[in-house]
Amino acid sequence: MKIAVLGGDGFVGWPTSLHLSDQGHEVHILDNLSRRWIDTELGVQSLTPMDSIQERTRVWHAETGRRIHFHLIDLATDYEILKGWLAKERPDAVIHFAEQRAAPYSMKSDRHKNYTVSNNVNATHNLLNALVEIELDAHLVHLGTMGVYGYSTIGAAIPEGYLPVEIETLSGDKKRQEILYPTRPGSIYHMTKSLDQILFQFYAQNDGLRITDLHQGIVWGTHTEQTRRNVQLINRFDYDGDYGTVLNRFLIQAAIDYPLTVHGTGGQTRAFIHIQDSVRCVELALREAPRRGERVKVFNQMTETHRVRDLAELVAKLTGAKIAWLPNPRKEAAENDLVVRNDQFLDLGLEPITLAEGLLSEVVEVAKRYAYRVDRARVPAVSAWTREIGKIVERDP
Ligand code: USQ
Repeated sequence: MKIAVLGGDGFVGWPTSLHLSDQGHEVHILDNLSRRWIDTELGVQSLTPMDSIQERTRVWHAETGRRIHFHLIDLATDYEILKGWLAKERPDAVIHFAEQRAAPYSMKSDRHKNYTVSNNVNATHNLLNALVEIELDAHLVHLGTMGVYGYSTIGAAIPEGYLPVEIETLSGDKKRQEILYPTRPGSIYHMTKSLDQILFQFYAQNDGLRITDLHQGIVWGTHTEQTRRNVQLINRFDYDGDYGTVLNRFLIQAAIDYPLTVHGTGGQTRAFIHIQDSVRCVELALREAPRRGERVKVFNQMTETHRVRDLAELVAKLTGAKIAWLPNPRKEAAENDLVVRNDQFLDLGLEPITLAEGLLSEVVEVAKRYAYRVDRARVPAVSAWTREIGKIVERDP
């Protein structure tokens, strides 16, 4: 297949591009390199030294003989260029990772809120609009998030996108219907992914676009089979308080002897997936395109759930790290349970990688190797969800 990977320079986009190229697909990365610009804005860098995207693709070609093509395009602002590229290249599938993906970054200030909304919503809408306009029947696979569901305390299992409901009709009959699972986003970032769902629903129903939405949990790990092949193919690895995600942060903190930063009681339960499974799921979903006229297909892309404090205790036991119990900069339930259905990927043959000690230690080893690149001052999460909370996080870590 000819596949366009939008956002193919990012944490999941890059290893996905390598994985698909390795399987013989013709891969085109479209990216505005915004993550690199945001690193500059925040004054942080990936723990792992990343080469330019051009250099990465050159090394991939030298290593494998396969080409990954790179196109510098901003989906949110370069509508005509995007449309022209799609019209000329007519890919069979489009994978859409090209959104600002950090909840804390999206909550930093009014400017960051505006940026996240206009970037994410315009990127998605421009893409859908262009596909219709040029009559391109490509399968669109979007990286969504588990966070659209919110973290309710009801304790019912979260289905894959749709909730069966029984409604009483005007004549008093009971009718069963499936509706999009009601969203309850916990950040501006998660809110944009909730808005994406409505855009997808409309374009599938109105124009027959074939769309798959992957509701992904928190990704951990760094290497995949392909990024291991050459040090210059290494994946980016965020540790800072905005872009670092919880388990990877704990592993890096353990490696640099920094107390593990648990927010609140650590009773937050979240869904997780290893980066290797993440790229495999995208590949599996690509093969399962919905038919024209079918509703949006939703997969829960996660393999296990864990409570934040259990993860901290696991990492502490493995490495001897200390735990710091910090005031929570976010507005979220202190404790929640979470049960998630992921039958569709299991039925397609996914064999989940779980929190094996070996893989956790591998991340600690990578972090130790590059520990000299860490700025300890950038480890604490300082982006506050409300002004009130902002007052209590002004503290020493
Ligand atoms: N947390 C800590 N300590 C830390 C960092 C986070 O206790 O040092 C807590 C947070 O308060 C939160 C939980 O860990 O309760 C998860 O935080 P996170 O930063 O790992 O994950 P989140 O902000 O939800 O976002 C990440 C990705 C996002 C993706 C999402 C999947 O950045 O792109 O969509 O995970 S999910 O969480 O399932 O919605």
